[in-house]
Amino acid sequence: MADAPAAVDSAATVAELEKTESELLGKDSTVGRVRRSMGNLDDELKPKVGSKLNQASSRIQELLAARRSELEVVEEERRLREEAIDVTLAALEIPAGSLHLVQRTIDDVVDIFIGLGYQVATGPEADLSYYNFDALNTPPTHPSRWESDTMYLDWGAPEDEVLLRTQTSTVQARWMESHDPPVYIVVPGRTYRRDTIDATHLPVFHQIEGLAVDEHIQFSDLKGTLLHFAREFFGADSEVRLRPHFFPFTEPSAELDVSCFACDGGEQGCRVCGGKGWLELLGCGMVDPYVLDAAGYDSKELSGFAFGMGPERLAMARHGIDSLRHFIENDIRFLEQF
Ligand code: 2NL
Repeated sequence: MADAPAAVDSAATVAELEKTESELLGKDSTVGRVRRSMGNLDDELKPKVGSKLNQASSRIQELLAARRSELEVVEEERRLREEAIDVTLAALEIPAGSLHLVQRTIDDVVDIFIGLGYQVATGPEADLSYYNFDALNTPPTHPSRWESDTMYLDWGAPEDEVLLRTQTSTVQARWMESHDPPVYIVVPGRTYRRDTIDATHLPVFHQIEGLAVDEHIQFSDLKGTLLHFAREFFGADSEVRLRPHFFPFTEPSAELDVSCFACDGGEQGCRVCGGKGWLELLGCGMVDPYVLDAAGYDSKELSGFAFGMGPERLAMARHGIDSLRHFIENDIRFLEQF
């Protein structure tokens, strides 16, 4: 009986505790045997012994109950641990897409001009011949207007001829019609020409054009703006050079080259410039007064410059890409490199 607390404590499971319980309180236990022999006792001893016996037995029951609740907690925790089921599943991996290199290049260029205070303008890809050609000083006989060069959607009288724009200047022409000067805008967008696909031609491609119209704009503003652009896009050491050119909508007109960012001025066999030291970047010029007047501006009060570049070309130069086809083949091995 005196060792009852130790016996209860040493039970390690509920089953063992039940065994201990019958050893301490069952028929063959000391308590059981004393209870059974009570009849043989003297009458005056019976209440005393009975009371002691009840005290002892209820003390033992308290110990057993306390131990039982301890063991039940331990056993429940063990069961929970052992029978735990991992209901989580490895998640499906959904590959994240990314912007196309052409779009990223457009964003980079546009950001540079936003930094100079330019606004971004966009407009329709199908437009009237007027905005694509006439408003831009391109006469009806100009070869670029031939059906072999331009995709027409609707023939008819010249005033309502509809085409897929060959340049984004349609948007500048429309902008000038509906906004007062000054104008500082960049116009990114998709353009169309009737070309057969090869490494340097796509019938659907992109352009980013810029237009600045204000009082006192001169050629040095054009060169300074484009030098800044070249240094932001290709690196701070870049230099630019202008070569005379012709566009119907600008006079004078030029092509702008940027010094090769990959080699130190024309290394033999340079992967980027082929040893020439310069990369052809874009076309530009001073807006022809006729274009300003056609838009309803006064070419005696205002002047401006404009430029146009191809983001595909820029991306090819920057990343050493050898064919325009890569941009439209949707080969993930190409696309995910950028
Ligand atoms: C090129 C050349 C150029 C323009 C685009 C322009 C627009 C207006 C007025 C005058 Cl509204 N000019 N745009 C001017 C010069 C060149 O693009 O080779 N682009 C890829």
